[in-house]
Amino acid sequence: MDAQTHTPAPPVGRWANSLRIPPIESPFLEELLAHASLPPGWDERVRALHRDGYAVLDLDVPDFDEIVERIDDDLSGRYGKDRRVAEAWYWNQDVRDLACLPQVLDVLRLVYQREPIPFQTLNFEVGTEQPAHSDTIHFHSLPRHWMCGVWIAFEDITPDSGPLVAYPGSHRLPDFELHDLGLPCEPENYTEYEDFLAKVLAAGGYEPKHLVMKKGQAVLWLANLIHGGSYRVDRERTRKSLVTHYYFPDCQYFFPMQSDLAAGRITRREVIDIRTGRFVPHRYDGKVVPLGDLRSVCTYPRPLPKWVKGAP
Ligand SMILES: O=C(O)CCC(=O)C(=O)O
Repeated sequence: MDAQTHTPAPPVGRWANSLRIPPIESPFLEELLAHASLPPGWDERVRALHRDGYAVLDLDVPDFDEIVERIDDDLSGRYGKDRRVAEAWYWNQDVRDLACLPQVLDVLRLVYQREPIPFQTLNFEVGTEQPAHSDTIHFHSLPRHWMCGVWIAFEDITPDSGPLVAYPGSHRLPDFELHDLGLPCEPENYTEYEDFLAKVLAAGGYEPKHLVMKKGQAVLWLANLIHGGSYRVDRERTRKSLVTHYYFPDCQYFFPMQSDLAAGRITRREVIDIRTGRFVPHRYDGKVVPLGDLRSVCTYPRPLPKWVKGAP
């Protein structure tokens, strides 16, 4: 670089906090940690989450057995052919409470430094055997990566029940979209995306980590961590669990599988904060961005619960 025109970079500390990259993914994590006063032991846990892209949490919910029993009773007749129930928070207060657990929200606040927005839940009855994927193909944000998942084990997970599988470090791969594969951005091309990701993982030598968790433990994963459900060796065994996906404020939220940003096509997502029951506005640089015509928006299933406010 020409010494005459070189402008020295500002000291990182002056702008690291204003980056639009989640602090947990910041290239300046060490500097952020040096200025943060985290509870004892948390520096190491934050570093591990930054490095691996996921972390197991002990939730210590005192009445967890009773909560799970009540959820079981409610959902037992509702699991469909795919053995899952989407958005049980619409009617089930226990699911809603678990999506909004203060101990989870505290961790998310700490590592994202923004208020978490629980916006989607899925209850699983058995292992999903879902091929490896990144949630950035389903739920993405602008700026990028203001999204994460928290998956809670409702029973002791056994190795033969198809445990969740994570690929440590894979969150640092690029955010692959259908366009990167030379495919039209349409959901029918999703299986090609799955095939592609399997090849990416093999080529990069990423090792699967099977998360054989205890009842009441949770795993938090960052937006682009590649994960899925492993093979169910014992076809009779359940693997009951709940995953909640979280966004953070001051973003635009969209459905990448049906968006092609370079072509000016964005399929926005409706976002409801499960905690408040309010719709969350999309924002760019602090300004509200209208959702536009709802026919081209990825919406929640209707009818919405009566207590949800501000439907567009
Ligand atoms: O529970 C599983 O097996 C997979 C869950 C998952 O991939 C997700 O919620 O994004």
